[in-house]
Amino acid sequence: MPATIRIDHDDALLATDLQADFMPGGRLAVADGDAVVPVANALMRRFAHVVLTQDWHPPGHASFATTHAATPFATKRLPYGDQTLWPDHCVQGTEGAALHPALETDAAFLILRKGMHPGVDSYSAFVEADGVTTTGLAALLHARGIRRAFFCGLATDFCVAYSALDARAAGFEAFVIEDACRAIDAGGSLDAAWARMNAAEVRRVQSREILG
Ligand code: VGL
Ligand code: ZN
Repeated sequence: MPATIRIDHDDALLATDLQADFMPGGRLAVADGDAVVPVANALMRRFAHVVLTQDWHPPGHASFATTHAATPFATKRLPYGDQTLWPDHCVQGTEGAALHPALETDAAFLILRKGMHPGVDSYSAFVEADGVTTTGLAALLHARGIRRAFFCGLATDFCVAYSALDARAAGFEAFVIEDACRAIDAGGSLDAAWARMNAAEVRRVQSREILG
């Protein structure tokens, strides 16, 4: 089947959080997460602009259940709103925070680290969970002439979805490459994320539409 989406110089690929802790066996494992690495590699070869993101938390981060002596996946009210509490994951400098060893990172012009502020989480690659602190990524992509942002990686219902929604809010067209992502899907989070993405006109596409 021929590709139906033609990738151009004003398109960017964002490959989110393809890190050991989100892979099977990791501390916040996403089922089948490693299956997307070869797809991400194939996609990266088609794009002139590739950004990788890396969840990069300090020890004792506000999103960790252990920080609050709470149960993982519980919800905690933090100053900026309700925060899902996670098992400790992607701690700066640890093996779990490393990008998957099979990920071909050479095509990326940027590895954007996020979730570094001790008290604030950041699923999104654009705006932190307080809703105001920017990573600067939107300005950077605009400055490079990007108009469309394509997303792959982990997890569909968190980092990918929040990033795609923020891409729309920043004026980009946004495409989530569904089969190049995997979800955590806790408590209906995947359906909820797709409902929000559909409402924001984030487009759901498949890798074969780009790769042919
Ligand atoms: C993510 C949960 C916690 C993600 C990051 O990248 O989707 N999910 N931290
Ligand atoms: Zn995280």
